Amino acid sequence: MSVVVCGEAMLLMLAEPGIPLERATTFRRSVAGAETNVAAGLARLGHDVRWLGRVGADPAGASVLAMLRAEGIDTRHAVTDPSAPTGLLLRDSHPARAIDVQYYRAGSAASRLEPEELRPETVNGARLVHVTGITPMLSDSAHQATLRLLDLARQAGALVSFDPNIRLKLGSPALWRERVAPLLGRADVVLAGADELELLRVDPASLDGLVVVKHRDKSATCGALRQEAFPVPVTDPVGAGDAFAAGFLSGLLRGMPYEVCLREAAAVAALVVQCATDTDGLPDRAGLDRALAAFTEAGE
Ligand code: KDG
Repeated sequence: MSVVVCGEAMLLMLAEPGIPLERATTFRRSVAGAETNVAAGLARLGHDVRWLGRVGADPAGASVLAMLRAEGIDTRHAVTDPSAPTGLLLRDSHPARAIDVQYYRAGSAASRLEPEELRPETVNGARLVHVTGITPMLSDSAHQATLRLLDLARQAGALVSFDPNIRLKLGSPALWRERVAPLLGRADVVLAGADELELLRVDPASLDGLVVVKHRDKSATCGALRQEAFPVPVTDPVGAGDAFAAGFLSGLLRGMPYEVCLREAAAVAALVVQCATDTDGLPDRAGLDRALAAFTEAGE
């Protein structure tokens, strides 16, 4: 097992493109969840990935697990909770307007994640454990579980990658600062938006780990290296950050120089925003190589 991710996987009901949520009549079923998006991205690029998390004993949970398994993600350690539902996310999809995201996740099975459920054997042998700020914001027990996962990763000798993934629907800026800001200092790799670092009041220079910053102009930097976003037509921007993380972490796992990691990250993100859903555009290795060659040919 090379990668372990832990987080909430939700059933995504995505409105037909361009139609505001309250007017949409046709919805497409898919999976949402920042961590599962990264898991799917890495799995498509050929990495062995395990997902840790909880779903309800309901059709949404069965559907989510089936979709993760179809990606080749190991869900053997997933917990199915008979007493809480799988989280649900309804959203619409527009290239240029604000996207309406409605969560039905309060009290979800995932929010009941407990530290004791994370056993050392689920992480042993992993080279990388990927976590986001969403999980510690789901509940107190999920926060404690996140802290335990970081301990287990450290004991197992795995690298920890962390993306704050701030969603203010999950809590106030003060709560994000209290719960999530300290976690950045425990990561070997931080992938964060410049606006997120500002909100968390974290100075990237204060972090010991590798810091990749995503900027408002869609460029990304890693130390002195800068990668511009590839100019592509955007169909649905949701999932771009997770795609970027998957591309970067894939390069890192393959021992590529940071410059290559950044370029692959930008290319995976460029492919994802051209498709609906968070995951449709995630490429396999051959697809990524074709995209990289096309971007190189276009002089980008
Ligand atoms: O990163 C994309 C996510 O926003 C989406 O898949 C759902 O995890 C999610 C969240 O909490 O917003």
